Amino acid sequence: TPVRSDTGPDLADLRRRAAATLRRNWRGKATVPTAALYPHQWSWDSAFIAIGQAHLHPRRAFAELTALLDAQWGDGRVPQIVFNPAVPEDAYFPGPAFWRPLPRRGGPPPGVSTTGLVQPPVHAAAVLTIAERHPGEATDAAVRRLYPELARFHDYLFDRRRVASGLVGIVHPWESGLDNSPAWDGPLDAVDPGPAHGITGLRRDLRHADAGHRPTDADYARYMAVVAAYRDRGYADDDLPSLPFCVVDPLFCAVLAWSEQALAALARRVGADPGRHVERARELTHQVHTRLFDPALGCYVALDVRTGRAVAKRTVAGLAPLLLPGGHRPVLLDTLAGPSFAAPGVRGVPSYDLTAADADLRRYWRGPTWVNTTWLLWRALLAHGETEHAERLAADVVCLVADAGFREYFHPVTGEGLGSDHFSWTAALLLDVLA
Ligand code: 9YW
Repeated sequence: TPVRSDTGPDLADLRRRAAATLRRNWRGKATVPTAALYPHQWSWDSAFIAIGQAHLHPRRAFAELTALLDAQWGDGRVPQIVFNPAVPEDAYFPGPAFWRPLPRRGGPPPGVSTTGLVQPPVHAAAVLTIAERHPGEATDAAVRRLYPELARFHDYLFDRRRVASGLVGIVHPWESGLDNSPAWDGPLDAVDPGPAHGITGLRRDLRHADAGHRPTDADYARYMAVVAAYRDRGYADDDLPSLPFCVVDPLFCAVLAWSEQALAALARRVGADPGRHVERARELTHQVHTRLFDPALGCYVALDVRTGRAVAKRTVAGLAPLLLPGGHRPVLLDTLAGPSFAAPGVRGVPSYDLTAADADLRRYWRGPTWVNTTWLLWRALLAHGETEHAERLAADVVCLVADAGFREYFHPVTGEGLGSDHFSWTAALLLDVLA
């Protein structure tokens, strides 16, 4: 049974514990998401971590992002995972060996080992967030260093990942950050998982987390098949729809357009021309609003680029366009406040429609509340002056953590803590909502 606080949580104590979590997961140059389950550096985790770290050690916040961008590929992509060479190959599956060979031309810097995928590009928005709240010379210097690298990352996404009518595509569920989202069931069904690889024996995650709270073996078999196809063509981005998995994700695109606006602001700060950023942000925002909205579901949806069909699933990713100007804001606000995401007693924003027959409130991205997606919607609500609603989400995050600890995700109704403990972005973003 979940424990609920009767008296308000001790905020000073929560802050101290959040700081201790980030200290515990710091590895000298960057922070691991959580020690046992994810012993390397993850891309979008680092952006969220930097936002929280900035309240403690602004220098460490920029070091975190610098460490990530130091692994940027020659073609501009910023990798999903930067492998720590000091961690044994078999500590995480799929480890560095599975991703090789990485391309020499256009690939990672010599001696750097990464995956060949990306994650949602929240980084420029993170840098602008930090710069606005912690101004000063050290910040200016960091922004000058990071801006060109972030701009190259976005150039890669806009130039190489452009698919159907100006939208930006992803080629693996891991690139969405919401690995086993119900939105990927349909597109993954079409993927031939190939011969059984003895996946259960290889998976390290099952040693550290309850199998009922994680993706299934069937998911993993297909994840591996999708990676293998991309790897075997040298991670080349020509003819993306010929890959076994190619979708447009509303969260990825919304975050990219939001971060592209941030990049325009960063360009102005460093005296660069913001023109192409303003233009790209406007164009992608327009495409998202006109191509991805599903009025029947009251939210945005993914597109399967291979079939040209929309994926009719109401997931938290479909609320992310609330980060953008214009669009179908009143409908999204209703959906966010309605029974799919906000029944009485529900805390934070569940990752999937609570009323859906296939919702699974303990399994990873198929129902639980996560702090990072809740934080993104908190930011969106604040930006639109929906202060009361934003404050409710912030209070939910505080409550969840006060009751269950710095967990990876939470049961949205009971508040039970799920996945791993001492989870970095939970700590970092808690510090941010409390700031
Ligand atoms: C995995 C590190 C990552 C997150 C992703 C999340 C999970 C990795 O963990 O993926 O092995 O399943 O889905 O969003 O960045 O925290």
